[in-house]
Formats: sequence, C-alpha cells, structure tokens
Amino acid sequence: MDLDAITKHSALHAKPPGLTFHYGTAGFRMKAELLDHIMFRMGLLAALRSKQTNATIGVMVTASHNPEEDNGVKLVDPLGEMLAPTWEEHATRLANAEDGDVARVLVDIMEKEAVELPQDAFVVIGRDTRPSSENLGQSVREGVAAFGGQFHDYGLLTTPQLHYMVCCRNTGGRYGKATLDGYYHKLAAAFLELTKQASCSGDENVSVKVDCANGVGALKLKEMEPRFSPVLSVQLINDGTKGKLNHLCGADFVKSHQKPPQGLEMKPNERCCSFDGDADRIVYYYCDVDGAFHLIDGDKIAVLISSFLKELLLEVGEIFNIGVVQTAYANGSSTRYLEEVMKVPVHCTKTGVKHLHHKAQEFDIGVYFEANGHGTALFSKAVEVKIKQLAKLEDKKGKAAKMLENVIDLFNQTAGDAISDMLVIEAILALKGLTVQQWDALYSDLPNRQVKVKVADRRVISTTDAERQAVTPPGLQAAINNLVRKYRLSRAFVRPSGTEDVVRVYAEADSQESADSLAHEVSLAVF
Ligand code: 16G
Ligand code: ZN
Repeated sequence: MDLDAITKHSALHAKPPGLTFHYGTAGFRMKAELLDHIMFRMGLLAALRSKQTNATIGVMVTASHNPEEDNGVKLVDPLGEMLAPTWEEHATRLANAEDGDVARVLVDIMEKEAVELPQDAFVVIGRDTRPSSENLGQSVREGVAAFGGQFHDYGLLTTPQLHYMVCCRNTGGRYGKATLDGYYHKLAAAFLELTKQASCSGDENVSVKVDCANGVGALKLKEMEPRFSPVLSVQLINDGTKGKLNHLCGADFVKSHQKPPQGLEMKPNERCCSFDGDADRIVYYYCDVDGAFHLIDGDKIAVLISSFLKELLLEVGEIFNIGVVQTAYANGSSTRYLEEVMKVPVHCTKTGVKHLHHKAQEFDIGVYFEANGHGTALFSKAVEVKIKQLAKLEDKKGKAAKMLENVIDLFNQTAGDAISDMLVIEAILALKGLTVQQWDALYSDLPNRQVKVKVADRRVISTTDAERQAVTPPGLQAAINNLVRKYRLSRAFVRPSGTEDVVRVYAEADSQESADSLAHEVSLAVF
C-alpha cells in the first residue's frame, strides 16, 4: 500500500468542511453532492474488508426510496449480509477523517483488524438509476484501485441483486451464478416449476400492475419478464421513462400515504404492487368496488408466506422450528394473527434489516418482514440438506419437499428483494388459489398513523425493548403510557430515525380518529 499515493488521491476527493457523517441503518445517505469523498473512502474500506475476509465485498450506490437528489452507499459482507457492526464504526471514522489523515486511519483500522496486506482484494459494485450514481460509482472504483484492489462493476443493479452477486461469488457458485443471467435463471426456473403445481393453471395467466418507482427495478423486471411471462404478465408503471425517481410513487410513498402511486389507474379489485427505488421493498394493494384503497403491507406478506411454509412443512412431515421476525411497526393485528391463529412464534427487533435478518437466522426457517415491505425468508443449512434429500422421494412427501426446494430457490436469502418476493407471492396465491382480496381478508389491520417530529437533537431520545419503550428523556415514556391509556386497542412509541433528522411517532388504536389523535398527542409530548 502506497500511503503517499492514497493521501494524494484523497485530496482529489476532498471532504466538505464542517459536516459529520454517520454510517446509519442503511449506510451513508445524504445529498449526492456531499458524498464524493465517502465513495472514494468506501472503495478503500471495501478493499480492506476484502483483504481481511479473503472474500469478495460489495459496494452498492443507492439511496433507496429517498428523493432523486440524494444518494448513498452501503457495503455488503461476504455472504451477502449487511456490513458487520464494528466495520460500520470504521466506516464512520474513515468518512470523518480529514483528507490528510485518511491513510493514517486506514493503517489504524488494518492494525486493529489484523489485516494482511499481501492478500488480494476484490470488490463488486452496483448502482441505482440516480443521475449522480455513475460518477459516485467511479469514485468507489478509484478507492478500490488506490488500495491495489481489483473490482467488477456490474453497473445498474437492484440492491438485492448486488447482495446475490456477492453471495454467489463467495460460495463457489453453490448459491447461483454471479451474473444477471444467473439471477434471472435461478428465480424463473424455481417460479415456473412451482406454478406448474397450481391446479388452476388452465386459467388465463394472472396479471399484475407493478409500480417501479421510476427506479432500477423497472429495467431489471423488464429484462426478466420473458422468462416468467407464460405464467405471469406484469404491466410496468412508473418505469423511469417519464417520471422522477420515487416522486409520488413507489413502495414507501404508497405505504406512508396509504394511497395509490401517481400514474397507476386501478380498476376495482385489480392486483397491483409497488417496488421502491432500489427494488428491495414491495407492497401490494387494490381498490374495492366502492373505491376504497386496501394496502397489503409487509406484515400481511409475512403472514401469507409463513402460513404457506407451515402448511408445506406439515405435508413434508418434518419438524422444523419456524419463526417470524417483525419490528415495532408491525400492525398489532398481524402479530395477534400470527401468534394466536397461526401459532407461530413472533419476535420483535429494532428497525433496520440487519437486526431482523440476524434474528431470523436463529430459526430453522425464519421469515422476516418490516411493515414497509422489506423482507425475505431464511432457511438453515440443515433444512436445505434435508429437503433436498426428501425431494428425491417419489411419494406425496417427496412432492411437497420438491415444492419447498423450489420455494427456497425462489427466495433471495441475502436480502429482501421486490422481484423475488413478488414471484414468491404470486406463486403462493396461484398454488392456494387465492385472490388478493382473500389474502387481504385474513385479518383487518388496526388503524394506525405515523408522524415525523422535528426536534433540536433527536438523539436525546433513546429506546429499549426493540424501540417500544423510551428510556430518555426522563418522563417521556410515562407520558406516552398515560396517553395510550385513553384509547382502546392502542399502542404508541417514539424513536429517533436512523435515516433522517427527525423523531418518528407511531400510534395505533381501534379507529382512525383515535390513532390520529394519539399520534398527535404523543408528538406533542416529544417536544
Ligand atoms: C432503512 C432500512 C429499513 C428501515 C428504514 C428505517 C435497510 C436496508 N433499510 O431504509 O430497513 O425500515 O431505514 O428508517 O436496513 P428510519 O430509521 O428513518 O425510520
Ligand atoms: Zn430500498
């Protein structure tokens, strides 16, 4: 490593003065023009992490559902997971170092992490469709190269596709081929195999309108479509040819405004879904004959998936422990349905995919979803091996196992993936002969409201119990408890956002008026 060269090169990617940067819930995220130095340094850090793990590391340039003017970056660890927490701290430190100190901080991280310099470094890079992403990706490449690392830039990818590529490259191809063709092939083959078993396959094929948030998901879904179109037709809306990324559309918009995206005309009972800007989230919805909008969010997706898996396991006849992981945002009705009707254990973690993913790994089969539509299912090695064995049997059990084998392949187990989740959902609906209306009717969501509160310093609020209880400032939790007591079937919590400079308030109650009023009262208590 040529320290002088790194110092010189760092000066070309100067840090804007007077700002502090933080590797948050989903990496660094802010206005694109402030990110150049971070991109260069994340290239350096990814190369370093690659040497330390002796594996390929991923760098994704995206700000997901945030406005087009923003951008962001996150690192992907060897098995396709989010970056390890100690390395998030290194990332924060490196991002905040003065330009002249970058090389010194790198050396310090190397010493702390016992990185062997002669080791090779290999980094794969992906980016979303933001206008700023291309140049920022170039800065990442320069960072990797400045450290003597090698890279492969995939160009435009959805975030979950990059996670998939990293995993494939580090598992000797066992997870799939590390190409877009490999990704499409793996998912489409599993989807077609699965839907062959659907009894109503004689019907005309199902069609779904997909709002792609004007993001990268549109390009990738279009590329993949011919591979599944004999069974499922998709009509792409907000495909990026006209509208602006995430503007009045996408999964985050639909979930938070509880209304359809701009540009999507819904006929009664028509099946629709929305991806977010980097296609790692999905929500479904429809309009009924009275024109009322019905949102089917991550909670209901988790219910559909876990009930299907539970039934399939019964047919396979194996005892595997299955668990569902949610966050405090999960609608109380979903938790009750899972625990009381489906008898599936439910766990609550802090917000942020890494927390849910980590918890889900503790089960033989762990299904995790955030209410906002990010989620997937994870299968332990033992489950995969056993199911592969059983799938060779020619009896009923073997048939169920074969089905489960395809379900396992259809999930992107490295991250929540809108394309993969959509195909899983469509396959389950086809196999069970369910309409979205029947799916929606499994339980009724409790009315809820989310609001943002601007405060001088959101970090004065700290929480415990998976963010459901406020620890500081003193007295806040007692005030919330008093307010909650005034309403029926009510619940409320506050937490500092990990991605925006605001405090978030969530409230649910037996009516929309009560939920709105509780959210309002709690937000006043936050000041
Ligand atoms: C990020 C997280 C998402 C979480 C959201 C919460 C990942 C990949 N994404 O988008 O899981 O729900 O942040 O944002 O971890 P907040 O902290 O601003 O409420
Ligand atoms: Zn996203």
